[in-house]
Amino acid sequence: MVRLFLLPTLAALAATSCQGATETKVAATGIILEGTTQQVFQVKGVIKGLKPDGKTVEIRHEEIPNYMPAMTMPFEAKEPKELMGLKAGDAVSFRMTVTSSEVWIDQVRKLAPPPLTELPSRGTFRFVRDLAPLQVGDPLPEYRFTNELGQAVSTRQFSGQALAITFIFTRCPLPNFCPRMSSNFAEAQEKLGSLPNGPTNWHLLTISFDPDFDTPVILKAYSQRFGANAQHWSFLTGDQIDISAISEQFGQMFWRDQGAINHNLRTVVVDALGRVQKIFEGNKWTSQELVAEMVKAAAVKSGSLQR
Ligand SMILES: [Cu+2]
Repeated sequence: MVRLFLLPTLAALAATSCQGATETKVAATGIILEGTTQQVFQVKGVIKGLKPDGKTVEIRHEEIPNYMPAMTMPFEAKEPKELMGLKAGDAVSFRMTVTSSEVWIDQVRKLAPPPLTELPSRGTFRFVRDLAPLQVGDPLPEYRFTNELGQAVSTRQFSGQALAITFIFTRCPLPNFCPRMSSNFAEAQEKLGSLPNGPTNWHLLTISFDPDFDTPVILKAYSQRFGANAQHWSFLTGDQIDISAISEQFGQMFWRDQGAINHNLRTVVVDALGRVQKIFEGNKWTSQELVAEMVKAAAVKSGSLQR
């Protein structure tokens, strides 16, 4: 009986895939709805956790061909009731809808449990330097990277400037994750550049945590996509151990799980004296909030206190 229902469903999915593949190179399993920029994907995964907001669920999902590698990431359900009765460890299928600025899931259905051999996934341990987390007020240590022009960059060279640092990887396809960090920085660049009597001593740093792929050439192309002005906004790659270290000091986590990159989000403001002033978590902060922090950070003067 069950099989009778399942087979047509699989046939329908297969038909969807073919249709998607002929219509767009972007998403073999996605459908571009006519007249919109929405893409819709059918995805399967395993729930890793549910957030207290009742809407956010962390799912380790399978690869979405030509769109996103397998990874663990938070999804927002369109309606909280979609997540009712679900718990960590449940295998689910769901529909993911991606627009130019948002992503959400619905039609979340519990599947039969996956075979035990598939679980648990590898742990999230990584070996990095033993470093203390950085708190507000702490001096930013010196780190050396390479920018999108292939030039050596040290965090020390931004002494006297307000510095904003965020972490991305250029292949991240989800509009509200890395691309949002970059579009927020683009907005902040625009706003800081056009403030009446605004500061000129400020710089934005976007650090890739996928240095194997994100070479200077890739970062340069990415910077152009976001209209970055190299005078005020640099894109950095470097040795994995340095990238891991600075990330970890701010609670920015990323790790590879079966080839996929998983990550959270951190954006940091360092004042003109090189001290951590603000750590934004997640993606809810606005470019306006960042600009306000940067103006404050740029105004900090060495004369105003004892070093
Ligand atoms: Cu991302």
